[in-house]
Amino acid sequence: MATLSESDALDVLLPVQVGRVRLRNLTLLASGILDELGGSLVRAVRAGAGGVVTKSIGTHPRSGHPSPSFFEVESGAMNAMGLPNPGIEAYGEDMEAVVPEANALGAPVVGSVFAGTGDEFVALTQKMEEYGATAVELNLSCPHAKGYGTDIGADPKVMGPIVQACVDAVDIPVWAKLTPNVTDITPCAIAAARAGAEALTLVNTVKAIAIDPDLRRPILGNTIGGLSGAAIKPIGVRAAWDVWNALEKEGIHPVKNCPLVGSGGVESARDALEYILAGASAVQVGTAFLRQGYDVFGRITEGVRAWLDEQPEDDLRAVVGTAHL
Ligand code: RRO
Repeated sequence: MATLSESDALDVLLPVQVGRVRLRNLTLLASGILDELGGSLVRAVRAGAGGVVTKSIGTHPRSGHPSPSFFEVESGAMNAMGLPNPGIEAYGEDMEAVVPEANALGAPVVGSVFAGTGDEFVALTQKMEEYGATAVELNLSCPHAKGYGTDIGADPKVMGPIVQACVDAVDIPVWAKLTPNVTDITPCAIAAARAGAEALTLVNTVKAIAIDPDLRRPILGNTIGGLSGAAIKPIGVRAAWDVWNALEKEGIHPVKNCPLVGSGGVESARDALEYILAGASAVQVGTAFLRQGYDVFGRITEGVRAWLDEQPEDDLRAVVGTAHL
């Protein structure tokens, strides 16, 4: 397919609703892909992203894990970045650089935050609201940072009250990004939805190790990292499938009450459609961006729209979760 110009990409509209958040189209840039620079987030919006999620931001600046902290594998990528970020105070400037322009182009900015305690999560969430984020995504799922992410997010009894406290503290929607590194993701999904999460992002990276046979040592500086990309797409789709069923059983409608946002290995329109048909209302694109560049958002949106043109439904929302029928 020909490369889309920036103005063409902006024309590819397929608006979707994720709770109170309206996206220009079904694609969001996933957290952590374009470091912390506001300018590159704006570029993703100009290139056709329906919305963008910021790097995960914490209370204090962090330099992250020792390198190597990222490398590509045959079927995706491995990372152990270790939550590098400038800290929430300094991040205000980046938000100032991105929010007005992204919003003027019809794209929301979702502020991602991570913390080790509920109080910290609340303070970070409030700051993101102050900075003009349309929604906040709680990172309850980084697979390799002690005291953060999965250490908190794998236990529904711990993460549920954190989500609740953040929901109570702000007016903007609170999303929860969940970990696939559990036997069953559904208790966490139910806990977050009951606590008032307005959307669930499924899933963060899968815990993994790679070893260099010549060095006879793990490759990542942190030894353990997170696997992303094509290799984990079936894991993410299964998570969306299971969570759809679990929420329905609880009487929580997985489109109207607590929509799902698919994440993990979305590289093409067909990948996005797998998530949509399993129950996701929108998708996040991460590793594919690193390979395909800024065109990936327009390419996926155009492909999904072309597919939809061939279906009896004329609205993407009507298609969500229909593989379950
Ligand atoms: O920074 C990271 O190492 C990182 C994060 Br915050 C995350 O949520 N998931 C991931 O694979 N890496």
